[in-house]
Amino acid sequence: MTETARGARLSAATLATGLPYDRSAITPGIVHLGIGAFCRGHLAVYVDDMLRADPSWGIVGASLRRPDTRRALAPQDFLYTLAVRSGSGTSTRVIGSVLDVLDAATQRDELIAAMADPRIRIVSLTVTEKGYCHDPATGALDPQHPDILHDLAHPESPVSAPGLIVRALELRRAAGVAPFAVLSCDNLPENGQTTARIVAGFAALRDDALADDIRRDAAFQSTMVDRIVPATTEDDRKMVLEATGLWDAWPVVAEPFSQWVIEDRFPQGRPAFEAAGAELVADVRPFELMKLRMLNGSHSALAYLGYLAGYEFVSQTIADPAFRILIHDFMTDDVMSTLPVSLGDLGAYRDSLLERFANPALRHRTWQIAMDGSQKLPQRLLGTIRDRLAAGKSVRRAALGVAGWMRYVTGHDEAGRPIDVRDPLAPRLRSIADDAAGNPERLVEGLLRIPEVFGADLPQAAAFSAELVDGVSRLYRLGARETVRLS
Ligand code: CS2
Repeated sequence: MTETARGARLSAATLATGLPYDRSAITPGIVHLGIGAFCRGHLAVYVDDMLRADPSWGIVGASLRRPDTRRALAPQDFLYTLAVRSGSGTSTRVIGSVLDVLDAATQRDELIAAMADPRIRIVSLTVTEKGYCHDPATGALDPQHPDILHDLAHPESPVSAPGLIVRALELRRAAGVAPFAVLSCDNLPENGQTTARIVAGFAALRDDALADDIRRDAAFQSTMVDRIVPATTEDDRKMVLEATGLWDAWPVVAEPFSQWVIEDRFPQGRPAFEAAGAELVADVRPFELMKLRMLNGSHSALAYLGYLAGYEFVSQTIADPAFRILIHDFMTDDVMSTLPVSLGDLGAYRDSLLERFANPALRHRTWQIAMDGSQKLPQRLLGTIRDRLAAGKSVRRAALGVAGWMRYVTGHDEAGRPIDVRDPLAPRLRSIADDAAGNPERLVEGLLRIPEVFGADLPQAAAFSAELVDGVSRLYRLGARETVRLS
């Protein structure tokens, strides 16, 4: 689109309706690592809702991998549009809580200085599963991860999230500034404790005393975050232009639903997140388990099987009655039996998820969710499988989701077209698939022997591998649609 066709661009000068607070009075209180669509559709909205009450919690965002967010948002004073979409329509609003976005690659010193600034009391993260540089099966730091090796060699110019956090905590300690709270907003189990273990593990490789101080003084909260926020597309930009009359280079499109459950341990204070609708609790684990196994587990199963069946979007996949029945039964029979009873009415939660997946206005690509499966499967599907195996129960449906992943990572769809498999382990997955040459037993056996995904126990679980071989064989023989229909 040309500049003239776009019309005026969103910025502080063109923003017609204004924000509910005086933006010039907002000061930074949070540094957010990984300022992608999810954070801008979730955490930044909660913060935006409470800035009027307390202007000391503005957000300085950072992109760890790509400069495009800064490039898109800087010319519009870091303002962006949130478009909330459902079958009944679209509503838009401008979010002003992000004061700046730093590109870590070119502004590393500025980013570290921002994290060390005493006004910053929270460093939050949405760096995706792979951004933690850990072993997904054990949740421990991977000391051989290339970014970790880099940061150990160059501790003053780190590239990884753990490296940045440790460097900033080290500078604060030297300056006598209390540590910030670390708030992981990624879909990892016990994300606060996992982050604490990884950060302290990295610090210990550098300096034992620093690691001890971090373990003693820094707070790492666990959170359960939930909102479906697909990657922004060119069509979304056009839709926002039509709806608002202003060109926005990087709007965010989200579903109406939003949930945030946070462990309430903030030694240096926190924004009144509850005023914006977040739930503050003493123990977030049951909520995390529920969300990871019910929502994300279903999402991953839908992504692999749906992609193989030729569906581009989640809403199309769940509109196929056979897929809806499979996912309904997977949640009801497989997952719900593994969750704490204290969670209450899980049937209602399941039904709300099925409705959210069906949102026809969200174009959430199966390919997007299929990304990084090696990092996602342990907490999404394998925990359910372990619990079911321990209880002597069937793992057939959950194993079909994993079989879908195994078939997907072969890199060819059912028509023989290449699949763009994005995963930190992609080359390894590909070579296992090539060696298996379409033989289900060999494919299952090869992939099960990836300890970072399946640990040491699951390759030994005969009932699980038998279901996998059966699932992969059916996927090859019948295709995904027929396999799901007959399941
Ligand atoms: C999705 C999640 O991309 C994915 O893997 O499963 O991003 C999902 O949309 C969110 O966790 C919903 O809260």
